[in-house]
Amino acid sequence: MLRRAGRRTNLGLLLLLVGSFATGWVAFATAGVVSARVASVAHGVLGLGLVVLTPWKVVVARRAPRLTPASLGLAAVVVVCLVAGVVEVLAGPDVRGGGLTPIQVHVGAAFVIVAFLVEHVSRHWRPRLLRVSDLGRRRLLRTAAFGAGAGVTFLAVDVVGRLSGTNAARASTGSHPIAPADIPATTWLLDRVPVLDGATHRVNVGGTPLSVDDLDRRGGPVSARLDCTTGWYADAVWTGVALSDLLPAQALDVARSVLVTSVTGYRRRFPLDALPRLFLATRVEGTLLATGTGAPVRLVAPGHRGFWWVKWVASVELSTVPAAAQSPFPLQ
Ligand code: HEM
Ligand code: HEM
Ligand SMILES: Nc1nc2c(c(=O)[nH]1)N[C@H]1C(S)=C(S)[C@@H](COP(=O)(O)O)O[C@H]1N2
Ligand SMILES: [Mo]
Repeated sequence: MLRRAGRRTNLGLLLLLVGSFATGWVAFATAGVVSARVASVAHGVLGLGLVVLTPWKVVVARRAPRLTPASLGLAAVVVVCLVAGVVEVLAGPDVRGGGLTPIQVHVGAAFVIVAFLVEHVSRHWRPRLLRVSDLGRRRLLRTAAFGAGAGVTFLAVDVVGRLSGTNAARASTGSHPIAPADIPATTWLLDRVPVLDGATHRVNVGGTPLSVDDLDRRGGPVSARLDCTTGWYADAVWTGVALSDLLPAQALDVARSVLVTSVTGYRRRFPLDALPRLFLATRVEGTLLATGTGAPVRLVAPGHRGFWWVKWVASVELSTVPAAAQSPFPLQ
């Protein structure tokens, strides 16, 4: 069977790599119970499909006139990416390598894969990589057998996780649980941690400066899950006020989105129908926020992944720009 190794092996690798890269970002973006599960299963099956194709690819590589350092480098980063992905699933963000979480290594490796792959595919490009005959019944059956192999590999990793007990309480996004008291100070990419004075800080809400005391007094309990893409989540009770209770109703008529901006410049834009479920929070589990986790005021956005929970809020502004007109992920 390995003698068949060749064009379809390479085509399969290409589709799996493109598919894993794309579904990884979907897994990062979603918070819904079903959508997150679908994304992480699809991502895991596509990614582990690479492992199933390895024996055939080894045949392709051994048949080549010579092995090049760039292609061996590609193989090495693919291994790093896969190992980091599986470590994330089995062990979670507490395992560090060189100060980095498994997901940081994983996504970093994925970017390097893209660069190496562009080089590899352009060097080895053959015409007619995909052929109509690939859609014939026997070929599709063989593809289905590969799919089953990838599915079994995915389940094997899942079962190992469950048996070793590390996976029991994972969220549908795949994140591992932590206690509210252990929520780490997390930045998306390169944001700084500002030290603000809660006594003098004002949050500009629709043009009105609000004191932290005022917000704290008006705050009520909000149960929400903070789920960070680095692979942890915490269920906690925050103290916050809904944005819909702070913004003047008549101003909503002309607006199309609400822009929440941090003193650092980090910002996220939300559609107006999210307003009743967005909160300016001053406390977690009854305790005032710590500097690293957004003091004195942060956004609590139940149902949104952690990167939407803008910390150190400076302003909340209504805007006529639609919420879709922003980068899907922060750039800071
Ligand atoms: C996991 C990703 C991949 C790895 C690690 C990998 C690695 C390799 C290696 C080590 C070789 C031996 C030749 C050399 O060193 O350049 C090779 C050959 C080859 N690769 Fe890949 N490859 C990957 C994906 C792909 C993809 C996606 C394509 C095309 C769409 C492709 C097309 C080819 C072709 C056509 C050859 C044969 C070259 C010959 O026999 O002269 N590879 N690959
Ligand atoms: C070509 C690139 C990629 C490959 C081959 C790959 C492969 C994998 C594999 C094999 C796993 C373990 C799956 C499991 O056992 O359930 C994994 C997990 C994961 N990957 Fe990727 N991945 C890639 C790119 C990305 C990117 C770009 C992102 C995000 C932007 C990402 C996010 C994740 C996350 C969040 C997990 C953990 C999922 C969970 O806990 O269920 N991956 N990846
Ligand atoms: N201003 C600002 N807000 C931010 C971030 C950031 O880097 N800058 N990181 C976000 C990310 S990625 C997450 S997961 C949460 C983390 O909150 P924590 O620091 O309380 O864990 O804050 C979000 N809010
Ligand atoms: Mo995050």
